[in-house]
Amino acid sequence: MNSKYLIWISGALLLATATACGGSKNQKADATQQEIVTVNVPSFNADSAYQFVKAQVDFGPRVPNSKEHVACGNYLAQQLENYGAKVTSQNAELIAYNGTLLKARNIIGSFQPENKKRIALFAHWDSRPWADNDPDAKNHYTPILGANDGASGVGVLLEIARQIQQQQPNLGVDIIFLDAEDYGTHQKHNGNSNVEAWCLGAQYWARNPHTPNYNARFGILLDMVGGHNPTFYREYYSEQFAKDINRKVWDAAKRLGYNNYFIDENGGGATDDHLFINRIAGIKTIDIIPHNPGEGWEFDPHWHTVKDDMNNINAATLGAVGQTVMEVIYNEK
Ligand code: AHN
Ligand code: ZN
Repeated sequence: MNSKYLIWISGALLLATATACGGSKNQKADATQQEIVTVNVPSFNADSAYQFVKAQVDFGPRVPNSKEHVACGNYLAQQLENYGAKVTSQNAELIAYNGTLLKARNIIGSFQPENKKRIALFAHWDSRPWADNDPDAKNHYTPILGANDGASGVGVLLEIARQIQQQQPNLGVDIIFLDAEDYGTHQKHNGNSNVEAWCLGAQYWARNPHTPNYNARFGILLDMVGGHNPTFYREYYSEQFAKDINRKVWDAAKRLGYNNYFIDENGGGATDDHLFINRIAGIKTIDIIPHNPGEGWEFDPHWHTVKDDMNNINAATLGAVGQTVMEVIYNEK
């Protein structure tokens, strides 16, 4: 770091001290751009988010049709209600690729439901029924805990819900926990495999939004946002459907000094909930999901393995993603 940069930082901090009307706790944010001084973005609590991830994982695997799934769904709805959201549950029977009838539940928490200007935040809350990507074949039919694949995004959004209760942004926010994302075709299934086998809850919501004629300015999907030092590249479909939202989010991350996580380059494509939200509901939605060029694994080193447990979760990562999303939503006018 050169001295010119140091002088500039101390100047910005001075300015922050002089003008901030309390609560500007994120020094990194204050130092990197003056805009943070004028818009008071609350501080995301990474430890709180971590506890929300753990609370879900403590139920066990959240596989549709299991009692753990039912119990965790009740917990999530209750949490959103505790934070003052208007909660809607969508119960739907969805048919999996193998014919299994899934008793699915999308859970939506709406803040300022009367506000016409809205932002939609998504994560899937179910966990995969099979560790079919596990290096050990004996685990290929074991359900996974999905600490990163599922619980991480939900944990970040529960913490954002807690923050919204304390300080409302200018726009209404819908926190949407989608079900049955991860019941897609087993790797050992011999037969057709199509993208529509995934993201069943998202497809249902996109066709039947929780309020008639629902619309949002944009959407952000969080998937596997709690690992150890992941890199988030601008995901392919997000870039196709919602380039300006990718720009907003990666710029926000840069301002906050999180450009070590948010790499401002094009990444690969992910068949994920946002694809159906874009295609079916027409709400421009991006996906924050890890991408690891040249690492030899997809999304997360423990993706769809029995090792996707709490050891796979890093509070600092949850914090970087949570603060970045809050930076975006609190700056919307
Ligand atoms: C597929 O595996 C086809 N898409 C990645 C979507 C996903 C699965 N996200 C979490 N688990
Ligand atoms: Zn998955």
